[in-house]
Amino acid sequence: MEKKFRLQQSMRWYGPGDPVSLQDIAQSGCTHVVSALHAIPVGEIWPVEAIQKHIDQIKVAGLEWTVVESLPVHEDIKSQKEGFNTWIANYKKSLHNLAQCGLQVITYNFMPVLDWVRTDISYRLPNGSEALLFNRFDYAAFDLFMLRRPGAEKDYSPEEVKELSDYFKKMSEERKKYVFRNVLLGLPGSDVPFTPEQVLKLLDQYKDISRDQLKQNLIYFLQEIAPVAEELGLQLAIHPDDPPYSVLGLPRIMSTEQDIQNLMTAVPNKANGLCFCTGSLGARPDNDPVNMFKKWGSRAYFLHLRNTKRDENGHFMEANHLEGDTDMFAMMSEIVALMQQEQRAIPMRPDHGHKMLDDLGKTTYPGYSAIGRLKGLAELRGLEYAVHNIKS
Ligand code: DNO
Repeated sequence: MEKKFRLQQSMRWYGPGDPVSLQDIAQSGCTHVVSALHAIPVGEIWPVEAIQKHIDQIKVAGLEWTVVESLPVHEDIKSQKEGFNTWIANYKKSLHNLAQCGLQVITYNFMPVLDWVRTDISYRLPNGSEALLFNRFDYAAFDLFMLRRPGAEKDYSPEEVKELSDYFKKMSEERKKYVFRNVLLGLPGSDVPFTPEQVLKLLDQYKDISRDQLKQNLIYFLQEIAPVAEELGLQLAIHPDDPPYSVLGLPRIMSTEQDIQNLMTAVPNKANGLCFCTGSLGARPDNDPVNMFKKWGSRAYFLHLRNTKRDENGHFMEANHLEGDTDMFAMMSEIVALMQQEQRAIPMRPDHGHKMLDDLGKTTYPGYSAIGRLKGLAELRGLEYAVHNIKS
């Protein structure tokens, strides 16, 4: 009988400090964890011993680590600040060490300064659970009136600035503080938010960098590392921008199908691939993740499956995994078909989940509570099972 290729079901583990332990993750029924060495400062080489230690810890729980998320890219590589080639050399060394230890997929992103951004990390749903949300008005009010980014007004029309100023005045002090902290959360795996001074200083590093320039810098970086990855048998997986458009006036370059197309054309190496995140891509109305996957699925080396629901103001909320704007059934059908066609199992994680039940009182990384993700994984697993059986 022909072998069926199934998703490699994974959960993210932030390391020994993660309130969701490896034992908890093992109980979700997944076989793999996606992880990183968060204690190593961005840009430093990941030593073999540290990687091996992490692998061994994961093994004890009966799980496997094949996908790195993320091997972060130093800001100086993104902005090509003097001396950046040293950081690229470090990156290559880390790739060597990871390959030597048997890791297979390397996730990264090229979002300047901030990784993903949300204004709300505990948006209360009618059933009492909590979701992540991006409210464009709160975010713009942060940009204009809390961070007071120099030149921010130029990114909004005069009418918008007026409306946003009224909006800001009506925000309670408590709400302002809440939004302020959430937007500055920035880095995955850290619970220390950026300070406004740090962000303004980092933004300054990008003041002369256009979208085109940033694209060139990404291409340069990939032309350097993709051949190395290829030789080492590693797959690189770039995470799309989240949200998939410019924030804080920063250029963002992995937001649309055209961006993917440009990158794949500029760096055709097979090692140059995608972390296909339906949640990030789907937050933009002119993106159709199912069609994008039809076109670029062959380069999807890692999947983040989650859903978002947009509204007419451009705000979006993280919906239940099978609801929201992306048709998850259509998505899963494409994924299952591709896996059989290419005879490979693609690693997948449910990405975020709602905070619910016993997790409500606990402190967890936003989006990464145990039960909500477990629910997402269970639903996606059921969906995959069903799709496989419809096909046979
Ligand atoms: C958010 C995540 C991102 C992702 C990085 C990949 O929860 O999807 O932080 O891990 O952007 O580099």
